[in-house]
Amino acid sequence: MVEIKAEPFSFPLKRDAIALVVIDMQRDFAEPGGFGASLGNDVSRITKIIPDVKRLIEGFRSAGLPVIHTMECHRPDLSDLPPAKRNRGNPTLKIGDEGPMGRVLIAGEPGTQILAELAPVDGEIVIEKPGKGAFYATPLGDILRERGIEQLVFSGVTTEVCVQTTMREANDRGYECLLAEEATESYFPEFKTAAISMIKAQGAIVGWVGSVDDIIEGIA
Ligand code: C5J
Repeated sequence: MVEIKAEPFSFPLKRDAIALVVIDMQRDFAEPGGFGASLGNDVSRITKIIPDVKRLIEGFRSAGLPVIHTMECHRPDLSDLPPAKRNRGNPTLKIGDEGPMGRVLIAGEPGTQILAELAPVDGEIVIEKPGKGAFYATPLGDILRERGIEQLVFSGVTTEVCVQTTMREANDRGYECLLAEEATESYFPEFKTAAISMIKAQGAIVGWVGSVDDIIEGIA
């Protein structure tokens, strides 16, 4: 059996039952004028990981393994947006407001799109999710079950919000989770560090953490 070098110990790869999940690499989180910026964040931290996320995606594609993309977004009528979420954080632009890249975090709007460099190719699954976790109110669980997936590699943004929430959801559902360290980022470096520590603590209580190179080598 192939083992991928990881922390807190090697990840036991099941090559025919693993998929990559790329969380929310959307313009709204990565570009000036989007939702992330409207909350006062430095979005340049997010664009810096694009090359590492791209390498990881290409590694999965070359290995013939599934790539799943998620997008945090809501219906145009906001029926899946609780007021508590819309009003949270006092952003200069609320979800659903008209901004420089269209309506903020609304399905189909320009700002909601996945960054061009990381765009899904034909056949890849794209999950539109109204929550922070990708299992909540989406078909992700059914899709993984139908395909016999048992292990998930995670990348994307932000480490401590949508990535960590989805890893915790996946862990509770029985998936073995491996976070690709350089392919995830936070607006707050200390939150990325803390999230990684929490995930791998206590004998991988939420999951493993590995490097993009080691993951690509393991699946190749
Ligand atoms: C946030 C996300 N941070 N994708 N979304 O609101 O992590």
